[in-house]
Amino acid sequence: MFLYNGRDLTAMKSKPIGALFGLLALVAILGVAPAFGQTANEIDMTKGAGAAATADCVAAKNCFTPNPLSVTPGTTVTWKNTDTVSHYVTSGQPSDNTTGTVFDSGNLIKPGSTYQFTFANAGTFDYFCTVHPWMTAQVIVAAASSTNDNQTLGTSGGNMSGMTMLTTKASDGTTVTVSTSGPVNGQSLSLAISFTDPSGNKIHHQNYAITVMQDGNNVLSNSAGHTHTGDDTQTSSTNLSSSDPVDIQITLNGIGLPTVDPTTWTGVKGETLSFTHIVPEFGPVASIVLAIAVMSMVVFAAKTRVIPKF
Ligand SMILES: [Cu+2]
Repeated sequence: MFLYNGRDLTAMKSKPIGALFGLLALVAILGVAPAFGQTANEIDMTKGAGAAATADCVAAKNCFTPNPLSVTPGTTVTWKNTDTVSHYVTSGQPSDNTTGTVFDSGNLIKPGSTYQFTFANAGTFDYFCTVHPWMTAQVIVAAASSTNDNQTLGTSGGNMSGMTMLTTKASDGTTVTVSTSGPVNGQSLSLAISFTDPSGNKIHHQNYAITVMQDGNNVLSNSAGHTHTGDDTQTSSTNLSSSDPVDIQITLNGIGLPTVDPTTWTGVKGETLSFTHIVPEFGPVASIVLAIAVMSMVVFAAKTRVIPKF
């Protein structure tokens, strides 16, 4: 745009361009809003999920989204009906005879209404909608680490756009850090993992297991992870079929050489740390959308200042 004496010449010459930017701003805001509209530990019911077993969300495994939702024990999960028809939430699978034994909404959840349940214990909990039994999903409740700095989210480096780094501490003070630029649809997921002791030194010969889930699918599984140096890389065996967030679980299995009897390994054994919903911190698309929104507002502001002078 061209500014002269505070006047936006571009806007003056061509009002339709200003209107177009205004429209873009609106589209951009509406496009970004849903990403921030969902609160933590909320599961939304996808629009159209009740239509039929052939609804798109069934194949995508996101009639309830996010799926799976990973939380720590003691977390209250809110199911929100963001669909236009009523749904129901009950624990278990449609085929088993233990449905509703862990949790059950008790009533139909009308559009716009919510149902809440607090998960006290760790475990993997299937649930579904009794009215539309093809709507199935899971809540994964994983043991929390004993420190309060579980899942510290931050970006690494100044200009490493889209890099996400998550840190979790085990009960003995072992710090596990996972860094990734993914997940990106069509690309393999690569995770840089490091293990550090409370003094800040890399832990040599750390044995661990890792599981990565995306949209209910296992995209990476390694039960015999071992790093000689304290740094390691794990890569998904196939390319991802979506850019949806991933849930990562790393189990510490002790410190020692893989060639010796595992019972002689030291350190924490069998403690699982969760890294939930790793998404690119601020992905390229979101950045562009926001840039357009900001740009449009600048044009709008310039335009509004010009008009009264006429
Ligand atoms: Cu339903």
